[in-house]
Amino acid sequence: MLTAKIEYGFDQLAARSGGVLDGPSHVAMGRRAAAAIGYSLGSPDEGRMIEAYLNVWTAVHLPHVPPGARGLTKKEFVESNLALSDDPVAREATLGRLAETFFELADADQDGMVNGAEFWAFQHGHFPDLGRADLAEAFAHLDEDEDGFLSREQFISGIVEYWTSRDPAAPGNWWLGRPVYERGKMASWIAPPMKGINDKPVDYQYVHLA
Ligand SMILES: [Ca+2]
Ligand SMILES: [Ca+2]
Repeated sequence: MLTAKIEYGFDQLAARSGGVLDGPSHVAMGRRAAAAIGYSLGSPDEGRMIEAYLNVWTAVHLPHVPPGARGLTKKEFVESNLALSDDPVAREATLGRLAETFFELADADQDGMVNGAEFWAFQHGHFPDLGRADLAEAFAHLDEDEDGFLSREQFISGIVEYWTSRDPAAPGNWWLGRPVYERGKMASWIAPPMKGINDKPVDYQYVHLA
């Protein structure tokens, strides 16, 4: 389950960079996120955004890139995330700190909360292939107290849980929308009814084929 989440997340992250996470893909993420927030091309705000993403690349990922390689492959990315999952101290020091940085970036109006539009803009920067419906579903699950905002804690634990939690009930499993391991299952709103029509049991044969 955790590996499935990480692999799916990586596929979305690296969808526009040939399956490798590298420096240029981080510049592109910063640019997309800035555009989605509404920062204009070449503005100082856009520049700060891109710089923040480049910092993520140099501080978080670059140390794990094998010598001579241009970036991280899916296999390397999965391995480093799984290692974090089993090491709470390292998880706090790296992913926890990264999530703090991301919160600052996502909270564009700096009111200390991330609203739906801010969430969409931030996520779109990372995962351009995810649709608005996916991200709206993600937001609804992450906002457990349903006040319409992600608090700093909700936002940060969402990131950390998505990439490292093995708990099937963790809200953060929904960071990218319906968890990939749940897709293909029947959606809850079309789950089989407890009772059939006219209180007949569900397996009651309404139609007999000759
Ligand atoms: Ca905000
Ligand atoms: Ca909330």
